[in-house]
Amino acid sequence: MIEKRIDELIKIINKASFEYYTNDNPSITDQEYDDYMDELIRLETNYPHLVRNDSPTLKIGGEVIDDFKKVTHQIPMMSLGDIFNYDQLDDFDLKVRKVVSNPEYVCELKIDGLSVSLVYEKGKLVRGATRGDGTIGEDITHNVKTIKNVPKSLPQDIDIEVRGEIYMPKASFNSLNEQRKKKGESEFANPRNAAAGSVRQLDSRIAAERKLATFIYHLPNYELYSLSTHYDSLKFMKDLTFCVNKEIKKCSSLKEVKDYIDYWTIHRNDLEYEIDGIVIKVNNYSEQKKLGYTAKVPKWAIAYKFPAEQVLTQLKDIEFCVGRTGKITPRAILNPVRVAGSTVSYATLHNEDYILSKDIKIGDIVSIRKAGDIIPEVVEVIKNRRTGDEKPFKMITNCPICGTKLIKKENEAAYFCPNDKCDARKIELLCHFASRDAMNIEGFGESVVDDFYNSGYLKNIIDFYHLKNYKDELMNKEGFGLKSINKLLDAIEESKNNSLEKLIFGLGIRHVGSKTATLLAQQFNTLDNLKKASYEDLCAISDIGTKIAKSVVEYFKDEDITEQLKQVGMNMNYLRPDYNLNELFQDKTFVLTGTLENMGRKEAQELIEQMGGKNTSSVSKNTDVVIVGSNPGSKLTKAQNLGITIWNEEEFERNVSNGNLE
Ligand code: 0OW
Repeated sequence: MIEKRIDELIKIINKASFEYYTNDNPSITDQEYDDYMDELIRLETNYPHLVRNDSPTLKIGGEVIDDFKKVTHQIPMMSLGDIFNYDQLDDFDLKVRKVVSNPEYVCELKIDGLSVSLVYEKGKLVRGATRGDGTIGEDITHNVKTIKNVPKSLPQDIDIEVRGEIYMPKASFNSLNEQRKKKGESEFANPRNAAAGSVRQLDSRIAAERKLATFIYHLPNYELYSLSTHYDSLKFMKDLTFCVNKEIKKCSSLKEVKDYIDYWTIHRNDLEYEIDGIVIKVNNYSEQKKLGYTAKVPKWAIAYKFPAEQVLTQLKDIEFCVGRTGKITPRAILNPVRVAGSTVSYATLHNEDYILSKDIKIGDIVSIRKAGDIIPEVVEVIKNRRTGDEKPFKMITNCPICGTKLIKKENEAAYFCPNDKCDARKIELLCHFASRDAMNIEGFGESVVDDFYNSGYLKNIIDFYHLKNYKDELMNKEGFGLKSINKLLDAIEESKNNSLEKLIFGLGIRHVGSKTATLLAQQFNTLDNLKKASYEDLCAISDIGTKIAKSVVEYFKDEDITEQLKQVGMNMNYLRPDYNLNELFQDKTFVLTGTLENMGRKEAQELIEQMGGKNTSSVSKNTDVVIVGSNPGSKLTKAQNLGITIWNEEEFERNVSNGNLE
């Protein structure tokens, strides 16, 4: 009978967990464990009244999901601008002081983990999500529940979202890598990768064992709790039993900030967790609002990154990579060496000029620098270590993949493979199309794309959407099975729902990066409109220069892939996330003219600033919006002549209230 079977399963699973985690020699295979767990979850789902409160499905999170749901952050999860020295810190402070007279800063250790959003309803944890691309992240609630210092419920029944960093303490990282080494598994390069790998586990029993932790450092919706400074929010969240880092400090001068940075530059190795810098934030919220945001980062915060560590190793050889645009990048093959928390075997040599200017020879002892997760770089040759056996560098003249003679564009340092049929270029383009900031098709890294390309299933972008017709063949490919192929095909289907900017970026139009792609999507709203846009239409958009305009027009002249993509059901529209409403104001310039009925000029100007806009007194081609009250002056005429957006008072108030929806 059911109850007896549930007891039996719990006994089997508990015994297996004990053996798996404590004695590290499981008596059953992972697959058997999964099958028992699946059966128990099925029984508990069908007979919820029979769920025991000590069931393994609850204790260790127990939830085994088969894929990650996407979640949209109502308020985007911003990244941080980086600075690397005190001159840049002075610049940051100057820019802040242009808007705010005497800012108080809050200094925080920059935890080297991955960002997480935690949502609570009536004081209960209901969702944990990764940052993703800032707007769309992944639901990792099942794993977040297993993190010991994430409260499952709060001392107050409130609705709240908090944000912070999930990290793996150094001790947990070292013991995890030891375990993996013993089992012959690959080791994680650093605690950040280990933390990211852990929260992306589909089976939370694995995440539970990774001893992850969090520090909470941001309250997105502070207005709801009538808090006026960031430091008050940190205290508020601490009182809600969130784990707030105890080293956070208020600094009333830049000197105090520098002293804080100096101290932790020296003492960071004493910490039980890795940090890669210091975060400096303006403390007062109304001052933060005045400073506003750029498209990706706040202007009221900055990340000071510790200087990159440099190490020496030998340059064994130089190989050449062919990018999706055909660009040839020389890459140094190194004697593997640990630097900045990971093992480095390759480093970029940028281009031929760089190699010649540094007089780099094969066999040289070189110094390597790795700043954050930027690609490692060869900094210089240690000339006094030369033995005379070093071989001079010689630039290749033909593409290493297709053999075509390389070309060099005038006043460009790089060489290019001009053959747009070159396998390497086509593989790179397919990898780019599937990459996270483009179409974000999970599972299509370089090796899978390479494999599918060379076996003929994936020759160009449209082939992604025909792969499902070869499901049976793919399932039987070496290294694949039903589950993994289904995952890939589901990810491809899911990518059809992306907003237009991801498709534009994924197409790999020369000079069109993700920011430009977003701008084009916002301006044209549909791909058809973009295709129809003339060179002049494109140049008329601020931040779109002639180079990009020419490249876009040329791209659509001879490509037909978008028609085929439309036929397979690809979304071709810009899906304006609702936080964009706030973009009606952010970084926009406003002029007021005439008398407003419902508020004074000063109040209106303050409102504009609170929404992230700027006020100016005269109308020019840089004016974005003219707000018109009764008895407007010549400014209205000038705005009409310049084709500038005009709002009357009612439109202004409506846009302000919409902007507050965030
Ligand atoms: N890693 C950190 C950290 C921090 C956010 C909130 C608004 C903009 C940035 O310790 N202490 N404070 C913030 O503040 N962000 C941090 O990490 C950021 C998040 C995304 C990229 C960085 O990891």
